[in-house]
Amino acid sequence: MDALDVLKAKYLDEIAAAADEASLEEIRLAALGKKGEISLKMRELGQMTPEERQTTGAALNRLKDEIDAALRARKTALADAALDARLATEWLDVTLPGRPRPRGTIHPVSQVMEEVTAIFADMGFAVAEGPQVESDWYNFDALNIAPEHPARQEHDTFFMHRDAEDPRPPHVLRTHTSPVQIRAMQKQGAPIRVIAPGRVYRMDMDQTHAPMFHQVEGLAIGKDISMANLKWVLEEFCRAFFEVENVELRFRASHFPFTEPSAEVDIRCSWEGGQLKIGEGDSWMEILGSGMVHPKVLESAGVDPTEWQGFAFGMGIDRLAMLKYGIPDLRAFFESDLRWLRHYGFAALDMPTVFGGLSR
Ligand code: 2U9
Repeated sequence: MDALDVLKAKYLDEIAAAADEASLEEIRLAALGKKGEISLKMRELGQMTPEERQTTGAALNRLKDEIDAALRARKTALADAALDARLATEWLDVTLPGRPRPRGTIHPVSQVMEEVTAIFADMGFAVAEGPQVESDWYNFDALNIAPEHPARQEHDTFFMHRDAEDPRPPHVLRTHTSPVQIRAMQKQGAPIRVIAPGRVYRMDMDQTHAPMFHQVEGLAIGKDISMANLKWVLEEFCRAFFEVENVELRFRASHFPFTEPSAEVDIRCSWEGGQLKIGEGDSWMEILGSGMVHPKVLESAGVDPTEWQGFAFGMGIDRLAMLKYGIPDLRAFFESDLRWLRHYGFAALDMPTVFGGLSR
C-alpha cells in the first residue's frame, strides 16, 4: 500500500465513524482545507519531475474527489437518519378508531333555557340576571305585592335567617325572577326589552311542583307598547319553541299584583292517545301568565308611568321542557339519576339557534 492508499483508508474510516456534521467538517478541513494534508501534498507537486507530477497529481485529484464524495454521502446519511428518528417519535396511527362521544349530556332545563333565550334574543330582547337571595323590597314591595298578600306567608316563601334582635326584615330566596327586571329598569331606565331566565324558590313539592324551579320572564317598555305587541311576541315565541306553523293562543282575564290588565295564556292542543300535539285539537292548555306592567311597578323601578308603558310575561321553563320533550314527572329533573340524564339529555355542543334549528 503506498502513502496515498494509507491516507485514503484513514480518511474514509474517519468519515464512516463521524457521528455528526461538525465532525465531518473537521475531517474536511484536516484533509482538503487550505492547510489540509492533501492540499499540502498538492503543493509538493512543484518539486517533482514532470512524469512524477503527472501520475501523483492525477492520484491526488482522484483521492480528493473520493474523500469529497465520501463526505457528501455521509452527510446525507446522517440527515436521513435524523429525519427517520424524528418521524419515529412523531408517528401517528391514523387507523385508530375515533374517540367515543362524551358521556355527559345537556340537561333538558339547560337546553330549553338556551332555546328560549335564542328565540327572544332574535326578537331583540337582552338577557338579564340577578341575585337569588333578594330583599323583600325587590321580591315583593317593588312588584306591588302587599304585605298581607298570601305569597308572603311563611308556608310559600323561604326566608333567610336573621338574628332575633336584628330589626331589619329578612331576605328571601326570590320567588320569581321579576326583581331582575326591577333592577334592570333602575339601571337602564326606559325604553327596555329584557328577559330574565333563572332559578326561583317556593315551598311546594308534588308531581308538578318542586321547591326550586326555573322561570323565564320578559319585559318590554316603550312609549306605546300594547297588549297587541304582547300577543304577537308570544305567538312568535310559541311557533318557534314548539316548532309548529299554526299556533293559536287564547287570552283569559286574570289577576296579578304586578300587571293590569292581566291575562293567563292558553295554547290550542290535543291529547290524542296521551300524546300532546300543539296547534291542533279541541283542548286548551295554560302555558304562561302576562299583562301590562302595573303603573306602581314602573314607579318603584324609577320609570315614569305617565310617559312609559309596556308588557310583561312569565313562564315555567321546567314545565315547557316537560311539554316539549314528553317528560312526565318534574321531580326527576333534580334527582341527578344518570340513566334519566342519558335518556332525556341533549348532545353537548349542539347549541340551539333560531336559524339552525332549536332541537334535533
Ligand atoms: C316586572 C313586572 C311584571 C311577570 C309575570 C306572570 C305574569 C306569571 C307565572 C307563570 C308560571 C310564574 O313560573 S310561574 O309559576 N308568571 O303568570 N309573570 S306577568 O310580570 C312582571 C315581571 C317583572 C318588573
